Amino acid sequence: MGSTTPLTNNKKLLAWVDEMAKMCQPDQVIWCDGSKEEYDEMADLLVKSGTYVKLNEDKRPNSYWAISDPADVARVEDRTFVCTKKEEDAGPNNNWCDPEKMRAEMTVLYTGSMKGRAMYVVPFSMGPLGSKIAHIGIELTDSPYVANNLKIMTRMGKPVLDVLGDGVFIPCLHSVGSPLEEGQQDVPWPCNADNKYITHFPAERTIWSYGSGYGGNALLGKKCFALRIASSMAREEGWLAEHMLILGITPPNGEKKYITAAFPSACGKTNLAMLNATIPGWKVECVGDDIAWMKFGEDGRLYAINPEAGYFGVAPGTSMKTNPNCMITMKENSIFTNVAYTEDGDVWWEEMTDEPPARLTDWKGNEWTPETGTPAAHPNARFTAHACQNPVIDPAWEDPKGVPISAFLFGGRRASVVPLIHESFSWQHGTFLGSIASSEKTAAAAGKVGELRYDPFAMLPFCGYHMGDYFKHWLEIGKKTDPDKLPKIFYVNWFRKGEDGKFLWPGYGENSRVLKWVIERVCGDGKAEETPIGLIPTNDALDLDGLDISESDLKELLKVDPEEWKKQIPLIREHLAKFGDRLPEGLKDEIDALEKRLEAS
Ligand code: O2Y
Ligand code: MN
Repeated sequence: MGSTTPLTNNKKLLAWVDEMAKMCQPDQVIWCDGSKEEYDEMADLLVKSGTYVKLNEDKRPNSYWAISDPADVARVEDRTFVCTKKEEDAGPNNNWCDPEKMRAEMTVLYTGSMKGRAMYVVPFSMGPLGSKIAHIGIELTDSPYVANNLKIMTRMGKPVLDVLGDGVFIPCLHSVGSPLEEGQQDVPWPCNADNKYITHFPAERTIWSYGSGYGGNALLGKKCFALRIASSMAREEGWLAEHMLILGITPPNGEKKYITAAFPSACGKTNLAMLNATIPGWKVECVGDDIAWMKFGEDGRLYAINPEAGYFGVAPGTSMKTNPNCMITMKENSIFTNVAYTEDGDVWWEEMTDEPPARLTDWKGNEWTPETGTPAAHPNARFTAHACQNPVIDPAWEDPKGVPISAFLFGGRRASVVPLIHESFSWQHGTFLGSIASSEKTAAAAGKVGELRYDPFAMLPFCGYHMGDYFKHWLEIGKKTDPDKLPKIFYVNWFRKGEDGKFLWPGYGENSRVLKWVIERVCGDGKAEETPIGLIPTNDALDLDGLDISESDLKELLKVDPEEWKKQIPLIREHLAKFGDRLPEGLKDEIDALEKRLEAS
């Protein structure tokens, strides 16, 4: 499996691997070549160690079931740090620690942390190999589960080293923090549950992660690199690293457009990313489900790539009804973590089927029946699946040039106040809309149900620097090109409810009707009406053909009530005030202007 001799001559890389190996003291260093044989061997090893159970080949070919330590099931925001020299540069949106202090503290932890284990050297490209928008990382990890997942989530292995040559890479160090003494039996999910550190050093463009083997804590290309470190790189270099899905939308006239969209969690981002359009003649295809990197092309437009090659999506709630394309994507060659295991060797999670199976093994490895009273799958249970298996993958999803972006969508889950869609008046106003993205809590999340949480640009946990400076960066991006080359900016809310407490909008594939209006606006066609908060579709502008929606519900969906919005002003001001004197003037102007427009209406 892999190679114990280095697969590169890159001096910096060789020196770094050597230095980290001296510190972590693994039994061996294995360079991952990214081959299928290597993946399969690693999976076999994980089956032998008890981390994986191979699923029934007839049910789900070449797929595996893993259950984690119950204390290692999600990203740990309270253990995530951005280590800038000055505390104020990390901002109120990050936990901060002095970089020297953190390095010293973690060096103690890493010393000997890989004893009894192998250290895998995992070269990965975030983005299509060789793309000018892509960047290369190297993850050193003592978790074969992580290396195996990275093979799905990224372009990984020897071809990455060939592209890297003696170039620059982002060093990412990961240890589960669970060294093995001579002869000590390993556990299926090694971790150091009480001692997790997910740390970022933006000045050195380095990531150090310790103690967790789960998801975003351990697959360092995703949230740590592609968002936290990349957002800081993007600010320095004049591009955008965003928590956004990317869609290709083809109208009947064939003039395809690409858009991106950012939503806080529990807003149906994966469902939107893989939607089946319900309007005849319209096609929606998926470039990416989670992250977009965007750089300016020579024509002055923003071009986006999906830096990832796979999906690490939430399983519970996903079904042939809610997201058939996602279900098809994970029907083979996939890894399932913290879902339930069926009697016939397949996987199951809540809402996958109308009726639960009579007997299961739950995510804690216990026998489960519908009477058990606890979820069979952990609410944050995940599938890892190849993007190329998505039946609605966009043909240009691996285009190294990226795809030209025509619109940005922001959104959140709001039962009232916020209309189905509104368009910003300008780039600055659109930046303001991104900065006030907010969602009401659902039962699945911690906190009081219904409580309003602002999650600007859906980036609050992922911006690797002060969010006030991030807003400023967005305003600056808007000055870098002709205004007519910039994407138009919209705000959507699929979740408005009527007086009876029911959702007014059907959502899912029907969201394509809203996307149609977005594309019409981009093309200068869609009809819009000005309101104090932005431009909304006129009563007849949305294509509602074949949709059973009453006129009064439509009115309610698009309603902008100035009195309700006036009550939002102090909440918005309180939210923006958290960014103190780094809140750019442009956003202060926008909240003042909104208040004036509401007063005047
Ligand atoms: O819980 C985790 O470790 C994963 S978090 C995640 C995974 C895929 C896509 N998005 C997210 C997120 O938290 O936004
Ligand atoms: Mn995400």
